[in-house]
Amino acid sequence: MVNVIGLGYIGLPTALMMAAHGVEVIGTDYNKKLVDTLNAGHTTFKEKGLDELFANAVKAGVRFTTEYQVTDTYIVSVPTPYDKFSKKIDACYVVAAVKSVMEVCPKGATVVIESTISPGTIDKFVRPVIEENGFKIGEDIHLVHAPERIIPGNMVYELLHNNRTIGADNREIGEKVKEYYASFCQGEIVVTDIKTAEMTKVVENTFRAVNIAFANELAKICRHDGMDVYEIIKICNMHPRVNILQPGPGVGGHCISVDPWFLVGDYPALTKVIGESMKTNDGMPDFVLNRIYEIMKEKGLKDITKVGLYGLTYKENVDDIRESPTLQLLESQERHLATGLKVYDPFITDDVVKNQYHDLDKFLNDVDMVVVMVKHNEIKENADKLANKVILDCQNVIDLPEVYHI
Ligand code: SAJ
Repeated sequence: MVNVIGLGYIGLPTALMMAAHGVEVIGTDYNKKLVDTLNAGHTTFKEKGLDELFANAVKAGVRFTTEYQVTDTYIVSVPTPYDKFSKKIDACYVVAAVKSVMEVCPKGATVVIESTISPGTIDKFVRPVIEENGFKIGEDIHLVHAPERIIPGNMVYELLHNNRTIGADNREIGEKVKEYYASFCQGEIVVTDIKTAEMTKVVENTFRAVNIAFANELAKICRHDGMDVYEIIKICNMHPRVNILQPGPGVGGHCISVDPWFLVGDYPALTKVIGESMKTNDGMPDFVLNRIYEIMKEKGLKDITKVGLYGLTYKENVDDIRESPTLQLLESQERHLATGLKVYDPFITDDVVKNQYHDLDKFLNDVDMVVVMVKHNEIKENADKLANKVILDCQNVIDLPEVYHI
């Protein structure tokens, strides 16, 4: 039996996937409300195919509880935030989960850390805690790191099809854990050592962060000198060895905007390109705010309360607002002692920011200028409704005669 610890964006789909493919799974989360919601038959976030997967897993017998279970395999999937000042990983949730596992686990249990961790985290934080508690690693407890690779918005498909990495101290244990993941994963599963697995995960997200920063820097150069960045990227990408990503209003989510900082925090003297890339991406919401003021001036618009931000989530067609560029932009606005921007997102039904709307038509009715922060399908399908507005399209998705870009 597998006890999945932490039923968030990664732990829940992983638990459901295993259960739906014949593994006996119990999911544990300390958040009682979340566990109650799952036990009442509801998923806790929106994701394509998740409800169907949930129904299959429930049929197959998955259970949810706040208690840690006595079993031979644990998959720890709890958040790993970073310290905003040192930029280093904060492994406190991982360590707390491992401590709780030790209170119940039988001798010889395997603890799989699925949470994203920087290279050396298991050596620095997890091994000492286990040893301090009198457990012998490799005998009483086996350690494994199995980072996930799924993208919000296409999680269910990617869980089934992406290749995976498993890092273990001991090949045999690595192969045993591989069997659990192979119950559902049709991709290739590579077994390696723990530190390599830790590093690959962070490097994958850093690769993307640096490439996005490059696109953002190109956007700034093009803005400065009146060139069309989208046309330029489109043409460059016709070269067989060039693949530039897209500029945007910033980078959000809990991976690409966070993980590369772990490397900068741990190796400050060795991460010049990565550090500058992260600063470039983090500077984009401010860049957009300046663009808003520039365009308002050009169009003779004086009232910031007549400007609306379309989109609050960190990217399109998901309901996740963590580290979102829109939130960063609103914070930046407040730091400049200004407020008043209106906001709307079809995926966010709760009130999470000031001046938030829950209806597209009402939102559009109250603004003269629309800033497209997120390319949800809704706005692409309703682009004609923007026809008489001043438009700043940060995602290059609105095909109307007069549109401003970043
Ligand atoms: N973005 C751009 N320009 C682009 C692509 C993305 O500005 O060309 C922005 C998005 O709008 C968003 C942010 O970057 O704000 C991140 O979005 P994303 O879709 O690139 O990635 P995430 O954070 O949703 O998921 C990433 C994925 N990692 C990689 O593609 C290398 C996913 O596979 C990982 O599992 C996930 O991080 C994670 O959990 O680590």
